[in-house]
Amino acid sequence: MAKVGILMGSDSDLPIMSKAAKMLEDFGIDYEMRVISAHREPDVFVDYAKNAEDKGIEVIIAGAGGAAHLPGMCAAMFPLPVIGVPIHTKSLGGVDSLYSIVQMPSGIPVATVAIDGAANAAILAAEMLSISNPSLRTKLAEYKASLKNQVVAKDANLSDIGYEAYLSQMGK
Ligand code: RP5
Repeated sequence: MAKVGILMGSDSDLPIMSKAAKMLEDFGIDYEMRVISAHREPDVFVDYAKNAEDKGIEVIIAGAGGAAHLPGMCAAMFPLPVIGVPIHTKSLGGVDSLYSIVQMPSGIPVATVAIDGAANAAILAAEMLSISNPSLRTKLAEYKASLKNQVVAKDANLSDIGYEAYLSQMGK
């Protein structure tokens, strides 16, 4: 049964929001993914937000761009955590999305990640679910250790071959 709902306001958000899906898959977390527009189909949106908890959804990750009301309206109706992903926009670079999502009124929080930060949204969702799931907590610890190991390996490589060869390896 899906524990995380990944929502997006348009299929144009999918290239970014699919990064959240991939990360949840890596952690073995069941999710469902929907395109639901709070503006273009408010009836569908309200139906989803009202019934998500009863379906077993514990966290919603909502991505939207521009006048990005989807995450905030989810938080208004869904009683469990909502994580907002501001999507980059051509006109204002995603700052419009970021401000729309992060500046919630007192009492109705949306945990907002960076512009296009869908992977981090999934990690944050996993961390929330891990509060009551020790094996998921172990997977998260292993993931964080792998990040450290990557940096350690890069540092060792830089020391071994020097910056010029390193840049060449990077194709720079
Ligand atoms: C928002 O408007 C969506 O989240 C999307 O980021 C943006 C543009 O939507 P489209 O015009 O591409 O459908 O609601």
